[in-house]
Amino acid sequence: MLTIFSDDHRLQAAKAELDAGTMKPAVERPERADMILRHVREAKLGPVEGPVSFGTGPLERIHTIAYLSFLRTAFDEWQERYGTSDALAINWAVRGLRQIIPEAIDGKLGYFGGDAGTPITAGTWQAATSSAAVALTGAWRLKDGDPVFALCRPPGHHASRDVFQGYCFLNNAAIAAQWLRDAGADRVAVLDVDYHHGNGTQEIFFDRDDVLFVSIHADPRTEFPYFLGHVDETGAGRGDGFNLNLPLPWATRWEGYAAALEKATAAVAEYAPDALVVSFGADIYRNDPICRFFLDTPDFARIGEAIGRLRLPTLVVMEGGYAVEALGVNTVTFLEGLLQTAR
Ligand code: OKP
Ligand code: ZN
Repeated sequence: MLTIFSDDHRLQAAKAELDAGTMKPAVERPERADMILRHVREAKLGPVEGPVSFGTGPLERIHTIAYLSFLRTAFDEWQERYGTSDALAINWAVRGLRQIIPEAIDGKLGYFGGDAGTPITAGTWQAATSSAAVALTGAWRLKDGDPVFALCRPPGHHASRDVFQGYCFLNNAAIAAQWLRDAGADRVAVLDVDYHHGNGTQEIFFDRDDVLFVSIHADPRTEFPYFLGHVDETGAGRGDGFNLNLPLPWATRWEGYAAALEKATAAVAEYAPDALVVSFGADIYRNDPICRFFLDTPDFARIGEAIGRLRLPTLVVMEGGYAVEALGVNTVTFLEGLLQTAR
């Protein structure tokens, strides 16, 4: 299996995130992608190539111009005012307030951001655009026929058209799915198996029938991102019936997960897409620091096998996974499972 990877991911190295009322070491850190790459190489999964540049066009198909220009200059504006600390919002454009883009950087961070756990750093723009290029290059290489692994970092599935949150800035999976549409695919499915609901991806495609979004995740009544991911979110307008959420309770084990996975893959099969984008998060692992499911390493192989059985041109896009020591093994176990049934 071909892996696409860029060293630029290391440029996103947040010092800390606000968690439980205090600043804690960032959970989303560079060692994650390096660990995965190491195991891809050790397992001899296949070649590892760098991304090619697709320019800003494909980013503008998903994100607004105003959001992209904010993201490009946010750290410079922050630095002018506060020096080299990471940029974090402390207030938000919530219900009852007017949605006007402020001039001051603090206001902009609260307008365009969704949480205080997603620092913008000096390298965020470069890292995020390279991560999107990794996904785009993976989408392009699907033409060779085999599954492709886009080893993206930072992740993307919480980023909506114009909001960054949950460690995500550009929605890599959505950008890749749209690129596949623009390259001639009539229908694309996005299957999100990260522990957290892919709220950004859902929002982006909610009113469309040309991109199916299916997600298995921890119930948003008790888990981040809290405000989307419920079963009754089935799509809007033309998109009605093309959004499927399968929320699961804390303490879900393989049996519970497998039942949801069956529904998810059946929905994808019924849609019969020309290509499948998998938002893969290894944070469903029982020892992940922010996970409350009980899935083990062998379960990753089963998930991969179930997805491979769909026998669709499949782009795997890396999302979360924070148990760094186990991250490489779990990710490669998933990819090997996928390969086993995909060919
Ligand atoms: C991003 B992805 C930890 C709070 C975690 C944000 C989680 C973002 C997950 N104390 N809040 O979906 O893996
Ligand atoms: Zn996650």
